[in-house]
Order: sequence, then C-alpha cells, then structure tokens
Amino acid sequence: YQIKEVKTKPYDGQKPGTSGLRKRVKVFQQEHYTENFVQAIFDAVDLKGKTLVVGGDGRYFSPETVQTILKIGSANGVAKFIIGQNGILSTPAASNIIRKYKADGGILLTASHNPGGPNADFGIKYNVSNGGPAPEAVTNKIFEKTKAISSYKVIELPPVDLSQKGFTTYGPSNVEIIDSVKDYLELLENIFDFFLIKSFLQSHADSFKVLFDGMHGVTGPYGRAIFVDTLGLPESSVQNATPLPDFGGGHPDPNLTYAHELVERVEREGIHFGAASDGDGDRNMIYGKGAFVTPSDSVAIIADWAAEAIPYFKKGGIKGLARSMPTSAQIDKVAKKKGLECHVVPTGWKFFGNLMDAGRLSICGEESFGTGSDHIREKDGVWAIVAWLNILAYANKESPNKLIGIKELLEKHYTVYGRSFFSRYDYEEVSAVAAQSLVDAINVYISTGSLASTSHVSKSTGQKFTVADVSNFDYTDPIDGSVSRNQGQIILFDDGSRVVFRLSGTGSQGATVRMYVERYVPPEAGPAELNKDTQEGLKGLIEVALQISNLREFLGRDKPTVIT
Ligand code: VG1
Ligand code: CO
Repeated sequence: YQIKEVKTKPYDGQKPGTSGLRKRVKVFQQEHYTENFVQAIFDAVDLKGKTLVVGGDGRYFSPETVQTILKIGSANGVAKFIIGQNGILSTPAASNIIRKYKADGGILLTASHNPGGPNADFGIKYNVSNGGPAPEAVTNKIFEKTKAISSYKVIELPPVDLSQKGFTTYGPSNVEIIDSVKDYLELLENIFDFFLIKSFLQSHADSFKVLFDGMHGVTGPYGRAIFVDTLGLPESSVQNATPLPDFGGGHPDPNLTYAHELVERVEREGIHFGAASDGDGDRNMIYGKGAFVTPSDSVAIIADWAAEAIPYFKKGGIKGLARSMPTSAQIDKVAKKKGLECHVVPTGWKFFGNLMDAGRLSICGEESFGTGSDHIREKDGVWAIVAWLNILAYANKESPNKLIGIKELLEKHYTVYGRSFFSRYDYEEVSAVAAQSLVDAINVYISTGSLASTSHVSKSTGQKFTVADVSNFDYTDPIDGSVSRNQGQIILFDDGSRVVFRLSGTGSQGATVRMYVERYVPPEAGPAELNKDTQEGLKGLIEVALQISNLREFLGRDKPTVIT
C-alpha cells in the first residue's frame, strides 16, 4: 500500500452542532467535502496507533463513508477499526462498544431523527473514549482544522466487505467487523430484571399488550432481539423493524406527530404499552392506549422507581439526577424528596458525561425524547423502553389485584409530586434573519429590564402571569470549569411558570426556533387539575408567551410546525 496526499480547499460551515455535523446528503457528496471533515477529525485528535469504533444508523451514504473513514483513518495511522456489521450500530450501542473494548474514540454516521435518503440528511459525529459525544473543546478544534485544511491522506485499497463478521486488515490497520446487537443485548441483560419482565408479560399475555416501533431506523434488530427473542413476545409486537437507508421515506422521530403509525395501532388495538425509537436509537417515546408520557415526566418516573425496581440501580445506588435546562422540573421534585443532587445542563447529551465520569450522576433526560443513565454516555431509547417495562412489571408485582398501566403510574406520580405541564412548539426552517430578530428582541428585554414585573393576561382563560425574571442561560461545568454561554432565553413568571426560547443546533437548513412552556400544578390542586390534557393546562401560558415575544410577527408563522 501507499499513502497518497490529496490536495483540497476548506469548505465553509463544517461546524459540528448540538450533535455532530449534519447537512444534506448532497452537501456531503461534494468533492472532498466528507474527506475534509474526516481528515479534520484526525488532525484534531491524535489517533495514531489507537482503536476507533465506526458505525451508524445505516442511512443513505453510510456505506461509502465507512470506506472513506477506512481510507483516511488507516493513512493517519489508526491501529484498529471496530465496525458494526454492514456499518450498523445504534448510537447507544456504539457508546457501549467504545467503553467495553476500551477504544480511543468513535465516528458515528447519523443525523439521528432527521429524514434520510439522497435528498435528505446525513451526519458525522465524533465520540471520545468515555463513549460520549466530543465536548466543545474537541468539536471546536475539529472546526478550526476544517478551516485550515489543504490536503488529506488516503490509502487506496479495495473496499472492505462490511457484511462479513470477523477479522481482516486494511493496509497497516486491523479491522474487526462485529455483531451490531450482541454486546448491547448483554448490556441490558445486566441492567434490568428480564426474568421479572418476562414473567409479568407471560402472565398478562392478554391484558397487557406491547408494541415496539423501530420507525425503519437502526433499532429494529435491537428491538426484535429484546422483545421477541429474549422476552418471548410475538413477532406482531414489533413493527417497522428493518433498517432502511431512507427510513421508508418517513421522519424517524418518535413523537405524536411522526410516530402516528404507532399511535394509530395502539388506539385501534387497545395496546397497553407502545414505544418507539428514532433513526439512530437514542430517543424514545412511551405511549399506551389513552396515555402519553412526556419525556420530562418519563425521566422523573424512572428516577423515582429505579432504586427499587431496576437491579443496576439497586446495586449501584443513585448518585445524582440531571436534566437539560429546557426540560421540565418534574425530576427536580423527585431529587428533592430523595435528597439527591439535581444538575441542570445545556441542551445536548455531551454535558452529562463529565458529571457521570465524576460519579455524580446516574439518571438524566431531555424533553426531546432523550432519556438515559451512566451505563453508557449517550441517551438510550431502547434502555428507556425496557426501564418502563421493568418498572411496570415491578409495580404490578406489588399490586396483584389491579393492573397498573402507564396511566395509573402517571396519575400516582402526580398525586405525590404534583405535575409540571410541559410542551414544546417548534418553528422549523424559518429564515435565519427572522429567528435572530426574535432572539435580539428578547435580549433587549434582558438588557433593559423592561419586562420585569409586567403582568400579562390570557384572553381565553383569564389567567394572569407576572414576569419575575428574564435571563440567558449560561452554564459552568462543575467538573472542568468550562463555560457555555447563551444556551437559551428564559422568561420566568412569579408563579414559577416559564417560557424558554432557543435556536436549534441540529437543523440542516435555515433556522429552527423552539419555544418551551412549563407550568407547575401542586398535588393539592386535586385530580381534576392534575390529569388535564397538556395543551389545555398550558393554554393561557402559551397565549401569553406568544404575545410577549411577538413570535408570530417575527417569524411570519401563525402555527408551529410540530408540537410535542
Ligand atoms: C435537539 C434536541 C436536543 C438533543 C439533540 C440531539 O437539539 O433539542 O435535546 O440532544 O437534538 O438529539 P437542537 O439543538 O436541535 O434543539 V439526536 O436524537 O438528534 O442525537
Ligand atoms: Co437520535
């Protein structure tokens, strides 16, 4: 073999966002574009003589990119590649592989929940040796390298057959193609009480039906291995379980809008426990007949039950809890009652990793359908789904005469902790200029203090909200002291309600504005208030948020693209 040096020029805008570099496939297909970014990773991180994990959600343009990484990686001295069969590894599975086999890093090929296919999105994300997304210090360094690149190195050899498990070589590097599912299944078997879950499902075969939807993303094989092969559920309890390069033309994002196939079947067939995961397997949605679990509630409920119901936490204890800033404060209530520390970090999973490595965090989540724990360093969709099954199986063991389903568990939780009503409004692909003008206007409120103490009345509900504080969220990492500024604008009201505005960092086109609204109702309010529909519980606050921010006028949008 021979190492060849190829001349190139920098491309603008190769800045990794909330979760890696995400662009249209067509952008990645430009001459040298993907090569530049891959070389920039090797320029920023010294991987000479090291082990690198490669895998992804199998979306369009993945197989080619695995070969590109082999070419450039081997020319840059990578000693060993560990690659998922056919290039497939869910994001949580990749995080586990990096940790389990003590690799030095990983390159994940995914744009997560964004659609795939020749006219949709692709993405490349770098993870570090703890198995988590690279921290900003590393992603900033990669970005700097992309701006100065003048050449990249390749070794040109015939492509590696990714479909054959086992050992091979590529020039000077060793290559191991591994089973995509096996290690992950073992991981979950060591965390959860599979015996309890299985006996619960068997004894309630008719009264408690389960449906898992892979949304044509990466989790199909993982779901089948767990729900069908291990827990013994019928084949009909998994759907859309074959990964497709274009996700069947769908939008592999598990929420009420995009997972409508799941929602419809759950309602039609009266399924008690429905669940879905996103394109790369790190998100989850829990939805049973007539009962939707918001992600903010989901992580709080898992945190509440974990030490009792889930063997991993029974053994290791719970070291601390955390959420991203826009996520509701439901989990804070659980932390307070249990005397645990509860951290609030910026959006994106990378901020949880430091806390986990320092032994201060066990369970955490984001409002964007991300839930996880310190078993790995990514959020984990299938983990969250099995956690719910484990908790339900446990709760039913304690209640042999009355079936406890999702709804009963939620209501029980609200009775103890009260309920933070929460919703997110997304305005997708608006103009970047319009989005910035909205942000600027709120910044004027912050700098002049002109909004402080003003009162706002909702026309339709008559509720009055008085502004207590307006601020920008800045975060100082308690472990390494690094500072991340401007992570969202918060309008806080004197009853504890709040509205948060944030620009998305994962979009591939234009700008996306997210508006997060939250209102807390204490347990004393009683079941009629506590069990209200979310949009009804938030109606007045949403009206006031739109009024104060003038969002509709700035963005020229009457309605959001998606409500979660
Ligand atoms: C979104 C979510 C964020 C999540 C990120 C990656 O980011 O809001 O909570 O961590 O996606 O999730 P943003 O910057 O667009 O709001 V995934 O499943 O795309 O890796
Ligand atoms: Co994802």
